[in-house]
Amino acid sequence: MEFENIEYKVEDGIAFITVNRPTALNALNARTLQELCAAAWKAGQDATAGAVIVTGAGPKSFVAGADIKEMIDFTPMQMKKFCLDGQACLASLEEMDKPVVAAINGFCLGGGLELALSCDVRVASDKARMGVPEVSLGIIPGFGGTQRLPRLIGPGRAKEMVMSGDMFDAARALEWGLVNQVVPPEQLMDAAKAMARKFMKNGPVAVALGKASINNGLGMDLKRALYLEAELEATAFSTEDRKEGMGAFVEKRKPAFKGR
Ligand code: CO8
Repeated sequence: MEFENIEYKVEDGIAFITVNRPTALNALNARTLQELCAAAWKAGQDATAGAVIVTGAGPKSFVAGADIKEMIDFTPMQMKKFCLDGQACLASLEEMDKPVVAAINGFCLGGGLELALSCDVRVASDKARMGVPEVSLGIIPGFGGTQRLPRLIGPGRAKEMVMSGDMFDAARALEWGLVNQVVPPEQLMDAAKAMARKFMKNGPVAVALGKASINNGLGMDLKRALYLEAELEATAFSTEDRKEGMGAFVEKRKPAFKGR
């Protein structure tokens, strides 16, 4: 697929997916959502990329939400389809077997925050502004916000965000556990890359299995989730990387993981 509103590149083993719609503060219209989906698929398949960074172009905005000017004419059923398409797109980032880091450079609102929530971790500029302002438009978050937010920050805080529509600064987002790290804007990409590299230095299969255990276990009762963890541990134990990692420890050297 030809990208108009998404930039895709791989540098130093990291795939960068950049939403780039400067006329709308990188808001997600249907075309951009489709491209985002295609870029996520591409990054997932890309053998040269060990991690993904999702960000927004320009200094002002990560993603300012879904495109209100496009949505305004949707029928309820078109809205439902847009929701389901958006949810599927973000789920493909969430479920990718590579680490996905959101680098939040500015406005991160509505569908933009929902995009960030589907990433594994979030690094934010201290100028970032985050919120789910949908209720101020007479709608609710539809790309997973009412579900992923309470799982990340708890129902009380999620309700305050969803029901007030308030915009929070980066300090509050950090305090609430909405983001993992806050840095000055000029350090944002370096911090996001450092976060990605922290994951990439480990066995990629183990990192993917750890991610899958958390993602899948969250929807289960503790007993089943613990059993899932044991099963995934057995899978990790069957890999060449496990032999390499444990062998390297015993031999006091750095492991050379191969991802198998
Ligand atoms: N959609 C479309 N255009 C947008 C959006 C958006 N979400 N956000 C900004 N723009 C446009 C503006 O209309 C403006 O365009 P123009 O110059 O043609 O008038 C341009 O971007 C620049 O924006 P502003 O002039 O408003 O810039 P400011 O710095 O004054 O304000 C704000 C920045 C505060 C971010 C402001 O633009 C704003 O409030 N934007 C809307 C934020 C918002 O409400 N986001 C949530 C949208 S709803 C949503 O995301 C639901 C997702 C899931 C549901 C899906 C269901 C199908």
